[in-house]
Amino acid sequence: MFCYQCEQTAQGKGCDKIGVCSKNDVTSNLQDLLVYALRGLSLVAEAGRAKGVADVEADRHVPAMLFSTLTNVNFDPERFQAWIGQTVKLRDALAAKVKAAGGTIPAHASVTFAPAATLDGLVEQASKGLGGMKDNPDTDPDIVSLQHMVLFGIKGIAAYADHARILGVENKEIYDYLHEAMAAATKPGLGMDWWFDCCIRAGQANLKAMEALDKANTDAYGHPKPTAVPLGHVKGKAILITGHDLKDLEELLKQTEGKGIFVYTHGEMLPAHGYPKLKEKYPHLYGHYGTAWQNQQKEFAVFPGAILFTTNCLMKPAASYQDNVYTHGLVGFPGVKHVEGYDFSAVVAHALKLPGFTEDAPGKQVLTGFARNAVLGVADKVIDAVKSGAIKRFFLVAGCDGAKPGRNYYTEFVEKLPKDTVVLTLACGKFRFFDKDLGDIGGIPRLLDMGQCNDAYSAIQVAVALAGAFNCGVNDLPLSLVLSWYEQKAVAILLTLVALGIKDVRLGPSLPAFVTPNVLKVLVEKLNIMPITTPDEDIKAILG
Ligand code: FSO
Ligand code: SF4
Repeated sequence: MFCYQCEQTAQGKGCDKIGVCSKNDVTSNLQDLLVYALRGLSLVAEAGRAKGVADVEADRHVPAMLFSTLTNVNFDPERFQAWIGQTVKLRDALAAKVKAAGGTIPAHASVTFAPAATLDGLVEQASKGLGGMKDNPDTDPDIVSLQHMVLFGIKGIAAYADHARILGVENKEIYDYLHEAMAAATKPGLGMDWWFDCCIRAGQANLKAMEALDKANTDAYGHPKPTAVPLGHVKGKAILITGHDLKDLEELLKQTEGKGIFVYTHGEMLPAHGYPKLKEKYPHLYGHYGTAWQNQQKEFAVFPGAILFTTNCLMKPAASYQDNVYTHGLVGFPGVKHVEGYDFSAVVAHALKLPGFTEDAPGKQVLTGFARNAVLGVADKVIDAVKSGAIKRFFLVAGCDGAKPGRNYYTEFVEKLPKDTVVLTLACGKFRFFDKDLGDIGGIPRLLDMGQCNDAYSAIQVAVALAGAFNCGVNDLPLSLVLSWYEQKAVAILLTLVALGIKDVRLGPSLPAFVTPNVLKVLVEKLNIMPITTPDEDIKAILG
């Protein structure tokens, strides 16, 4: 195996024996082989596009499958075996339609690749050089670096596009880009400029994917409103839901209504409390439990109810609580129960058998729900506060959390900011400081949780609106971006910022292993992207 797609990759270079995330050699090779099969499908889809032949199933399949290979989504070899077979079937059915329309199927081995019948056979095929970049026609390290930036970026785009599709919002332009970018890695000699441009187009496609998901979430559940969320619990049976998929939460809430079960959010599900058609409609959506994904083994072990995983950020469940865990959708782990479709009755029955919480302990509260509509609703107040000097600067301190000790930077950074600054945050990195009481400036809270990682779309909309109000560019606003990355959705968001020409982004806790010095040099020259240093030094540098 070789994998260096996430920030915790071994020695900052690559996992080549077992993943730091616990992904083993078999799963890693099968994921590579799935990506290889998808490249074949995308090559055929591209040929179809040239002849006006489209296949909605193939379009949807590519992002869903790419999502399954994201960090911490699926560790189950048998699921990958099935998906490789499904990919090849879809490819062949589409190829027949393309040929019937007079199209030409490109001559690449991924287009005729026949998967072995057994799991061992597939692993053998993968380890012999199919998939990953093992069969890459380009060997120049800088081109390989850009190709990986594209591949990991499109995995992030794929996640957002798949979430939006689940709620009925799709954008054909995203599917077309994914096919083109997936197929491109089979074509030698495209060159540095082409791949740089492909990175920019990945950023643009990700903006469209986040826009689609924003529309999907707000059409289905209303615009988030500022909402107080208890971090404690109430007496009663309990289910914990983690991940990003709001539709899964809605279905779970429907199926637990009137059953004496309280539903708690975990991790990136926290912002769900801000959506009126979830929180207001289902009062048994009670509070938020625990912190970021990397603490789950400690926190889940003492949760007295059933636990449902909807998307990524799954860690190998410890034996003490594995029986309480259910996975759904693309998530999977060998030996962990998987829910098919939207029938959560097994999860509900399991929660009713477990003790639940035996007493009320509502605890502290945090605020969420400051997405674009809520913030822009008080734009006049915000603009006045900036003009009067009451707010000196905004900081977007956002991104993923992770296990590295260096991530304390983000806690300290927020704590040390002067009182006349406002912190916007989103994604799971906020768990480093989400329960801090930073006070307010003239009624505007100093800590505004805009939502999940995909709600970077909200942050971009707010920045664009403020730039309009101040008649300046986004780079001229009193706004600094201090980001943390962990997995591939963060790569997609970074590419969006690059595509939008956002400058002076600070990135940590370490730079991606797949970025070569030459590629970094270009990013630094064009956009002054820089690594974080220490909170004191960075605050001093920003505030002068
Ligand atoms: Fe965090 Fe995990 Fe949302 Fe990522 S929960 S690390 S960027 O998957 O997706 O923010
Ligand atoms: Fe290693 Fe990250 Fe890949 Fe897991 S996802 S194998 S931790 S680089």
